[in-house]
This record gives sequence, C-alpha cells and structure tokens, in this order.
Amino acid sequence: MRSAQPDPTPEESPLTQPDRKPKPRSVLVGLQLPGVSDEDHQASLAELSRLVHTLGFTVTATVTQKRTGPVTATVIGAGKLKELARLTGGSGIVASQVPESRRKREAREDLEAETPPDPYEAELEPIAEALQATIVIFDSELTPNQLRNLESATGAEVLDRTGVIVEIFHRHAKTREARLQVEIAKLKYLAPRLRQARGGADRQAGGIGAKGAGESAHELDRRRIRDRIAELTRELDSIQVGQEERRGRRAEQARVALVGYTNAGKSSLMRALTGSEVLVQDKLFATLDTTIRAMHPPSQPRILISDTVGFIKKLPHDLVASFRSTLDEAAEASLLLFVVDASDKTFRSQLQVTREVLGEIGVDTAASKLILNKIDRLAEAELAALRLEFPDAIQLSAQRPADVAALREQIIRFFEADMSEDELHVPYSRSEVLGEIRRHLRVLQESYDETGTVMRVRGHRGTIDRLVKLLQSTQ
Ligand SMILES: Nc1nc2c(ncn2[C@@H]2O[C@H](COP(=O)(O)OP(=O)(O)OP(=O)(O)O)[C@@H](O)[C@H]2O)c(=O)[nH]1
Ligand SMILES: [Mg+2]
Repeated sequence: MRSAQPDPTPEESPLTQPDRKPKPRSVLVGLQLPGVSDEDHQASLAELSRLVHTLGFTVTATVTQKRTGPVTATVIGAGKLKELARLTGGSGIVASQVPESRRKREAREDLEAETPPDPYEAELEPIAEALQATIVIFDSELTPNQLRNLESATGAEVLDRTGVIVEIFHRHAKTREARLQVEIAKLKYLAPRLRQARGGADRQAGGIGAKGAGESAHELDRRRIRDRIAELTRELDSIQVGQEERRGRRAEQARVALVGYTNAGKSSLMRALTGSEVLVQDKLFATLDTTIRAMHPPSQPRILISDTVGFIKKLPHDLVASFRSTLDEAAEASLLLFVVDASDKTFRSQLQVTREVLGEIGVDTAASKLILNKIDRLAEAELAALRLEFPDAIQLSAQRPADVAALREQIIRFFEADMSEDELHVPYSRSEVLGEIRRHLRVLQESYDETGTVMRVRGHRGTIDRLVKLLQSTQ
C-alpha cells in the first residue's frame, strides 16, 4: 500500500528540480532569417523548448520575428522587443546609445508584414507579475553585448541556445572526463560574457547565472579563468593518455559505434544489443559519456559496441571540440551505425547534422549503416515510403527483440566478410597462448599431435597475424 503521505520526490528528475520551488518561467525568442523555411523555424523552436524543459523551466510564450538580419544591438526589432518586455515586466528600452541612422536602417529590415497577427498586440496592459517570465531564451547565439542589452530591456535573465546546451551538458556529465570537458566548455562560454555581465544590471536569482560553475566563475577574473582552463586541460590530458593505451589494446577487436542525433535511441539500442544497463531517457543529452560493452549474447570473436554523445543543431564549437576525444571511439570503429528517430519529421536534417559534425571531427564514415529506429510509431505506408527513399537502411524498433536480433545478425555478417581462416600450431610449451587465441578468434577445429595443439581458426587477418608472430617469437 502506498502511504497517505505526499510523495517526497517531485515528479521531475531531481537533476532538474533539486528542491520543490516553482519552475522558473521562460519565454523563447526565435528570429527567422531569409532562407529558413517555416517548418525548420518551428522545428528549431520546438527543439529549444525541449532543451529548456530538460533544464526544468516552463515555457510561457514564444516570440518570433522574420527579418532579413539580426538587429546589431538587440537581435529583434524595437517593436518586438517591447512585446517581449511585456511578457517579462521590463521596460522594452535598452539603456544604450544606438545611432539613429543604424536604428532606421535596421527598422527597414523588419519583415513584420509576413508574420501572423500578434495575439498580444491588442492587449496593451502589462501582464500580471505572477505570469511574467524571469528568463528569456534566444534560439541563436548572442554576443555578450546583445546579451547585456536584452537583459536591460527585459529585466529578465537572458540566455542563448548555447548557454542552455552548455548547462544541460554540465548537469548531465558523469564521468571525470566528461565533467572536465564540460567544465572547460562552460568556462570558455562564460569568460567573455562575465566581463559584460559585471557592468550590467544585477542578474536574477534562480537562473543559470546564479548557480553551479557560473557562481564560481563570477568570482574569477579572466586571467584566473584562463589558468583554470589550462589546469583542467592538463588533467584531461592525463586521463586521456590512459585511454589511448586502453584504446590501443582494443584496436584489433571488431568495433561498432552508435552515433546520431540526441534522443534517436542510441542508448536503447546499446542496451538491447549488449544487455547493459546504460541510461535511457526521454531527455535531450541523456548520454554524455562513451560506454563500451561487448555484444551479448557473445559473438565469437567478440564485437564491441560503443554508445556516444548525441548531436544537435547549432552545437557550439567548443562543445564539439571538447567531445572530440569521446568521439575518437567512433573514429576507431570499423562500423558506424547512424541511428535516427524515423518517427521524427525532421530526421533528415538531424542525420545531416550528425554527418557534418562527424566530418568536422574527422571521423571517417566509410563503413556505415543507417538505422531507422522507432518504426513502431509509423504506419505501414510510411515504412514503405521510407524503404523506397532509403533502400539500404535497416528499419527497426529498439524495443522489439526480434528486430534487435536481426540487427545483431547483420553486424556479425559485416565483420564476417573480412575475416579469414588459418591453421595455428601451438606447441605444448606455449599453451599460455591458447587462452589468447580463444578470446580473439573463433576456433573451428582443434586436434592434437605429439608436439602441440593444431587449431583451425577464423578471425581478423590482423589478429591472426599477431598471434602467429607471438607463437613464432620465442620458439
Ligand atoms: N517508441 C519507441 N521509443 C524508443 C525507441 N527507441 C528509443 N525510444 C525512446 O526514445 C527516448 C530516447 O532514447 P535513448 O536511447 O535515451 O536515446 P539516445 O539516442 O541515447 O539519446 P541521448 O543520449 O540523449 O543522445 C527514450 O524515451 C526511449 O525509450 C523505439 O524503437 N521506439
Ligand atoms: Mg543516450
């Protein structure tokens, strides 16, 4: 029986809601530039909304504007800024000197006529304080100057998409390596903004600027931040040396990396293929650490699967750079499985982003397979259309054991194709090598003669050659 006491744990993850304070209220702002379709613009805002929910904020409104380019000082035009400020209880006016000529020119770039009628326009009364948002989140990267101007006009804390992503990474990173990488990225992100924030209005409590690494960063001057970054980088380097060694030892094994957009289902597939308990969550950036497990039930020779950090559009460059080493795992895999959520209408552009980021990191995508995941959510007609569009892709649901078993067979077949067979003679004096052979090669036949064991084996050419050499070395 459940106790009559109220449940002490809030519904949300304790990660996002450490206490039961009301969730911070936020407004999203998106600028739609020429060349960006309505669909892409909406998808980007929907994704930002998911990111913001992951941080534990509610979204009270979304403000969008079509323009030929961002306004230098405030991104959105003066009228839109007023509309935004109503939602946050701000003045809507930037306390700064923008030359009149620039203001006029930028006003002409407004494409307001194309935007749908604004539901707030008619109602000019300021909204009740209890309904006002305390955080404004822009779907693009803001310069430190824009950030300060927008904070002054809205009276709210202002964040950009990068700031949101950096904060999610900061909260979700678990291993020492991931924490170091994120800490470095966060300090690099905060450093230039810090200088500006000091001269500006007081930052509101409850948001990002008042918590975690941001708090300590506030107290550090830029030189100390630089020193701290250098120190963290040294620590990271020392961890990564150990990883290089481990990676070297795994180099000759068959390796598969699961790569793809955040929330595509990589960790779900990892669980299904390896029987491991990696974290699966309907949250963006649930996984920030690379996990490597052998396929289970085991294959002979064994095949290692690695789960990797997900990608997202407009991924900040510093974050890409900081995850480079994590993704080295993917770089060294002989088979990349590109996992996409086929039930997401925007999966094509998500796949494109994944390919681009991997290209940037220099991961060779030569041997790869496309996995259209979550097909349990699609109708037969949609699946047929996808089969025509992606004839070589594997359609599956990570939640259906039969589909996962079929994928497992395909993976085994892939590695089987470049295996060869050979005969090894293991003298009785070298029987310690038998264990090594059994671990890395499939033994097809085994017999004994007066000098030792004769084994017919199948495996990777490189592994066979290495073991042959090992057997010859001290004979
Ligand atoms: N319906 C359905 N849901 C799925 C399937 N595969 C994964 N999911 C769900 O999709 C969500 C994300 O799954 P994860 O496996 O955590 O995704 P991920 O790619 O590892 O995400 P990140 O770690 O954030 O990059 C979870 O809620 C899963 O339960 C599937 O085949 N069908
Ligand atoms: Mg994951």
